[in-house]
Amino acid sequence: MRRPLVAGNWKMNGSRSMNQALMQDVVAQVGHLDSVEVAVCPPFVYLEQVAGLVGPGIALGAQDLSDQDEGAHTGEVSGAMLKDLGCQYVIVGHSERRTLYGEDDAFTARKFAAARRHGLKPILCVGELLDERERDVTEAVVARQLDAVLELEGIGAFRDAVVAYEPVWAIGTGRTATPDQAQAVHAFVRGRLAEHDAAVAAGVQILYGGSVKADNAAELFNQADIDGGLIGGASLKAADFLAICKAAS
Ligand code: G2H
Repeated sequence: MRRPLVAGNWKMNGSRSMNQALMQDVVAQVGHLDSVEVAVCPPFVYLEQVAGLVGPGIALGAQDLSDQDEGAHTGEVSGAMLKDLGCQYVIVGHSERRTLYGEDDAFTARKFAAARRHGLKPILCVGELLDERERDVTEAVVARQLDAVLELEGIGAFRDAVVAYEPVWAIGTGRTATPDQAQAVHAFVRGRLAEHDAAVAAGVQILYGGSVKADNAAELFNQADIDGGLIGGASLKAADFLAICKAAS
């Protein structure tokens, strides 16, 4: 049985006072949900603050990390630093990193490897652009993104990793993939992993991300291969985030 995971990706949002207020409400209510794992991923600079606010029931994650371990890499943040601050998870290959900052499959795979070297659980994001969906190459794109990691790290790495399917055309746009569209890609991802190892594929949590809201979460999470969500905008409002966590429980 896969335990659902709901992870809030705050992106470049927050302030010390906003984080304090948000976490106070989230902690008060999420503490009662045993059947769902909850994580929050604030910006790097607030990780230490939020680490002090999460309490025992909520995991801490980062939104990115360096592919390098230490040294002369100005502006980078290593996996060891994230671990040192109490992170359990790190998002790798989010579409905003891929499309806005030119991070390709090979670079993303190296970040995935760096996360594992430091005992962090990577949340590997995959997903197609609108143009790719319209050209009917969604599966080819997702396969290519997965294969880059499989080639570098092998299927065993997915015992301690999470995959998030995020169709880029659904991110922050208010457009959500229908439950059927999402389920089809989730099943494809699990099938691709199962070609390497069926047991690992059966155990890996595959999250859906892209305009998940309180009112569409339950329908998405009810799909057989959707094991929770990676939540952007709706993770910044405690009531919405809580409703989404409850929908997964
Ligand atoms: C997708 C998602 C979180 P949003 O990027 O990773 O964001 O829920 O705002 O579409």
